Amino acid sequence: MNTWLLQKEGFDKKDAASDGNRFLCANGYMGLRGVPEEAGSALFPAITLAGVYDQFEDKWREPVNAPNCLFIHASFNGQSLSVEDGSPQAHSTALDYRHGVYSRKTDFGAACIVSRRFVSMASPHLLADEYQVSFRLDGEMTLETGISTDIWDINGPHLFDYQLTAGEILAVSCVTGQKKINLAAAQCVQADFEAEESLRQDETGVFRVFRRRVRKGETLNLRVFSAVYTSLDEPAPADAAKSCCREAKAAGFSACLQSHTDAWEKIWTLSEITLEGNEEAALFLRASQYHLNCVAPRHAKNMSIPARGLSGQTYKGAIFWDSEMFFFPMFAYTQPKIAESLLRYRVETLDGARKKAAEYGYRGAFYAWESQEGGEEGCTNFNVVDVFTHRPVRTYFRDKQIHISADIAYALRSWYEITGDRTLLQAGGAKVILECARFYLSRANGHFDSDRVDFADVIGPDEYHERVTNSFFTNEMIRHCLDSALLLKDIFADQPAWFASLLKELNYEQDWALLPALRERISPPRERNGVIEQFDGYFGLEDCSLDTVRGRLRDPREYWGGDHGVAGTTQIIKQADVIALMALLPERFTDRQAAANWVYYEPRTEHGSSLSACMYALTACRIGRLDEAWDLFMKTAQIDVLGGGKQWAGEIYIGGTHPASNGGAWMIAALGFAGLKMRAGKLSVDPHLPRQITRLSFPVTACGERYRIDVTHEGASISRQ
Ligand code: IFM
Repeated sequence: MNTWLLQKEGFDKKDAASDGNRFLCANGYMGLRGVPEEAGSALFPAITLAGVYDQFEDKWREPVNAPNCLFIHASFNGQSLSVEDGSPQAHSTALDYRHGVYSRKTDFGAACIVSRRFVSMASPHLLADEYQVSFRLDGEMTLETGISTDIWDINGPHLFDYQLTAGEILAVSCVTGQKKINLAAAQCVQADFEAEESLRQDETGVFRVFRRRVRKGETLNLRVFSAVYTSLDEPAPADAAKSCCREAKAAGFSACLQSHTDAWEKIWTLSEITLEGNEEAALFLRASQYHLNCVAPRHAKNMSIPARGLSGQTYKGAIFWDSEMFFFPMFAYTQPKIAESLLRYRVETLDGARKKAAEYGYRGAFYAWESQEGGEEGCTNFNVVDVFTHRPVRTYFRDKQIHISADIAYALRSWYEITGDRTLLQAGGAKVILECARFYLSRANGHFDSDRVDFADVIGPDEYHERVTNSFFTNEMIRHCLDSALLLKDIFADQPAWFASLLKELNYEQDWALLPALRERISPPRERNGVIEQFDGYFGLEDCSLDTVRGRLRDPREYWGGDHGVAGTTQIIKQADVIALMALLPERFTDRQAAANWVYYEPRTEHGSSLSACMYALTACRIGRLDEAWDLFMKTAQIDVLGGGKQWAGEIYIGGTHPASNGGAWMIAALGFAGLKMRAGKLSVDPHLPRQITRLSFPVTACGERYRIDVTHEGASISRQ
């Protein structure tokens, strides 16, 4: 088995959405969905751009898809050589995870297409395709390549005022509707054959058309170089896109591919986990690492990663807590610059979070639940559409999921623990932690004089139970946030003047004095037989099985939460909640507590979010439930190989890749199976290797030093590289 290769035989239109995700190529700047070159919008082609958002009319704001500048379509003797309408005799697709190369082979009988392509990891704006078509009969061939404006959008259109330029380099310039961001795509080709050549431009785009009589046995090769720029990158995006194409053509396809694969090799040197003992698991883990690595914003210093990566516009291309909880750990331990970029995004969107807090009448920083550029909140008040009435349902994620600010503070503190670096804290990170703590002080107002503070009307990670009081997860994360704020004084004990001036700048003296008081007063967790109640009143809800609740659904796409959802009145939860907290702050609980809670909550968890299994797996490792940990690992790691995961929340499409599971797979392997930990400047391992794995070996960077971790059933070692 080649554990670096995803392969699929055959073509089925109903798999197009899912295959577009599984075969994604991306480089952090853009994502190219894994559909064949000739795909029209019905097959969901997209080049999704990171950090470029637009709103059309009153629809949801979402990221912008660029014009399809890698469009190629051939026909032979009047037959369209297209998977969609050309009735291929055979079709196969592959994705090489090691080097991020997508390839396809489609046999139409009289002609056969073989191609490979990549989104350059070495040059963020470049995409390239090598397209070969061979013929088994004599006949007339037409080959069209160009920039198609037939774009798949969920809530579009987003691009207007198209200007098409035809010439040696084809170009499309356009502008987004809302913020008037200029966007340009360009394309040029290198053909190794002579043909009658013409240009075509109309409302579907601009194309170069090759016509030629071909002979039986002949093969034609075309190499296509494309580029995308926006005015956020360069003042003249069309010129930049054209010169990028020109330079790539001059260098040649092989040289561009070589730089791209070299860049991937470097990424694997820093991050690859070698898993021995089970080839399927090795493939799943590689797929997970590929998908998370390919959406990392290597081209930027202050960007984060959307919850569905760059696989399309799902979840509005927004940044969720997924970034801090699930993407951050792999990057912090393998490629700290990327982890830093995720956090800098939060530092630089602090004003957005302050604005949101003020909107709700609070002080401090209330980060957006679905954050877009500038920290703008993408989450609407009606975030689900009811499948029965087709009406938007009032949801409270935006207003009540207040743990988001504490999650960000948690990651900033982890950054300091893993890297030992204080400069990020000095460059705004400390300010973020303090402003998050201030938000909770102000959210607790009114209850502050009593000796117990209840955080009421919140939503924890389990989104099926809305507007609850004393969510254990939320309360403990708030406590940790207040603690982290207080810890800053110790971290900067050698720079008291700097720290005092920071408090002064934030006008924080009074709030500072209140932090310990709030920390002490937050309502303590309530327990029954060692099991912590997820929120006040949870134990009083109907205690029935997952199957019972599932059996009450009248439509498979029905939303389980909200006012009328099937889960709301029961103890069935969407995703890890109490257990998520235990996985994030393991030292705070005994093994016995962890075991009692795992055993109680796991059967009551739907795992309806791709964020769930990972947290249960981490705790399962700790309490020695290694067979369950293994199953949860496989569930987490396979998601973007097999194309699983929920596709619908009510009437909203939520498909795409799952970077949280991708990061979760790394977390289970490194933090769970190997038991990797960095505390007080000391790196340690505490292996819990399932019997299915014989060896795990991986690189780690901590406090600026590179290490290799090796774990087998015979023992473990940490060696400095
Ligand atoms: O952040 C998650 C949330 O916890 C569950 N719904 C999906 C979001 C994006 O992954």
